[in-house]
Amino acid sequence: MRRRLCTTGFAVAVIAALLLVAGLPAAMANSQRTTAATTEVKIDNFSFGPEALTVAVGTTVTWTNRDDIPHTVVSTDGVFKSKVLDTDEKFSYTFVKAGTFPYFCSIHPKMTGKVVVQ
Ligand SMILES: [Cu+2]
Repeated sequence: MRRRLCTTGFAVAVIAALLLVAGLPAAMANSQRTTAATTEVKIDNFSFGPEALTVAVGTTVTWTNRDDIPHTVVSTDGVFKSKVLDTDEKFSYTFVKAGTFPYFCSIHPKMTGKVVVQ
């Protein structure tokens, strides 16, 4: 019984150490960039909020439709394209290249936003 506890404790320590090592590069990468805390864009009342979002390369941005009408998230340059999002549905895209990525809602083209990736 005592031995089993010991083994469990060791396993927990190893897992904790692995998690720490795995988390270090990400933490270091974050400290080197001015990463926006916001990676969520809410779609509500026929607008994207925030309308302009600046993120670091590698960031995943998630759009959530909080409106009671369907919307889409479509890149102006064809980089990404969501399906029609009903209320509370989400769309995510990971930005792997730096640049400015304007987008709009294909159902209501006056709805526009952009993601600036640095
Ligand atoms: Cu729309």
